[in-house]
Amino acid sequence: MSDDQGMFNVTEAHLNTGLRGIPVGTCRTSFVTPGEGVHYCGYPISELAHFPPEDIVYLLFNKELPTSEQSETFRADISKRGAVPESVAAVFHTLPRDGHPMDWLSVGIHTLGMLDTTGDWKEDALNLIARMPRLMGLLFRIREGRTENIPEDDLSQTMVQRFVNTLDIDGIDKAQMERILATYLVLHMDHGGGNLSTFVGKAVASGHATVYASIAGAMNALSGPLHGRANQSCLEFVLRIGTSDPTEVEAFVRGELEAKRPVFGFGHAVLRSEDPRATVQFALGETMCPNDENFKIIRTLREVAPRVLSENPKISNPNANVDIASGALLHYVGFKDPTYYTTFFGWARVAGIGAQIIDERAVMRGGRGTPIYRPKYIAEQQSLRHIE
Ligand code: CMX
Repeated sequence: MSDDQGMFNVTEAHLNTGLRGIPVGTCRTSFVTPGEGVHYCGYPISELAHFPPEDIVYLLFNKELPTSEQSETFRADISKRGAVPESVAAVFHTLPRDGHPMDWLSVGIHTLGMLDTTGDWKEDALNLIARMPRLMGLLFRIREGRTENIPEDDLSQTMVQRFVNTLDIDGIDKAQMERILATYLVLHMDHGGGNLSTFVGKAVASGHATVYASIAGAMNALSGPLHGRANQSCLEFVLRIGTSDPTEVEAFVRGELEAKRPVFGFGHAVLRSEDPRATVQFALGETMCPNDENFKIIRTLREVAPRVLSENPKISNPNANVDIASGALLHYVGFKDPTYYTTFFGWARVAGIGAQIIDERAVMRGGRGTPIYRPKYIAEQQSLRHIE
């Protein structure tokens, strides 16, 4: 296509619609199709779901999966970068315990940035990714008041192990928790260029704010109930249903629709079939916790909700989305408080947003990078007037 060939005809009807569907740039890390959902650097997510998270970070940054040697070298590099300065914990101690965990996460990322920004886009993005497991662990522990005897951060462990080790929760099956978290991270790392948090992160970075400031901004965007916080709402919804009996679940779903409330965990802006990220998590749940009460509820919902939702022709996709199963699995392995779920989403997304920021800052336009964002707004109800 030539540089000046039309791609999209903008009309007045497109104004004030949140840039919906309007092409604004290119993305080198991922794309989403109606049938197979998100693809990372060309690979459908279903084929990547069980890779170690470190390998997928490598993919997003290098656009190729690592060889086993590259994988080992990359893990060693992440380990070297992982140490979190002590004063981050001191800042967490000053935050309100009832503040939302996403606000804590944003403050934590900002604090890391104030302590050790290098100013190199890639260095800072990789440093932040390497420090997220400990940051997340400290966030959970200090916000919950479990501040005594926090284990040292063993940097030789994988990212997920370091988080689980910092949490150090009694009576859980660590291997199961690690498996669910590793899959969760891989499934949530990236989702194209235009989702709100990614767009916000890249927009902030376009003004040459630091990677830390940009990603803290992205986390603030992710914290909204229409964006990342849907995964918290989704498990709260499942807990409210409280039964896996198909007749009762169907009555519940119909009641929600009559009350004009969303049926959480179903529907999608782009996908037109079940989100493969939901399919992967359902399969994991069938092997790990088929008799768990919440899992039984979502299994019933997966059958009942699409049938009921498809009675409304307006609903373009009545099928399960990524959020339906993640909460039930996180709950099963020991994360009982859904308020924290969006922080897992944020942790994962740091990789995709970080990689996209580097592409926009250092690769796009032949290495010149994308200029500072400046979409056009048209004046409305502002006729010229003067002070009398
Ligand atoms: N429950 C109730 N109503 C729904 C619905 C659902 N699960 N899915 C779609 N609809 C409604 C929409 O609200 C919209 O109604 P209006 O015309 O009155 O505005 C209509 O059906 C058409 O919607 P659509 O074109 O099919 O889908 P949208 O792009 O507008 O919305 C989404 C997509 C995800 C916001 C919507 O399906 C929804 O609210 N789902 C429930 C919440 C949820 O699970 N969110 C997590 C999304 C996960 C992800 O994005 O990956």
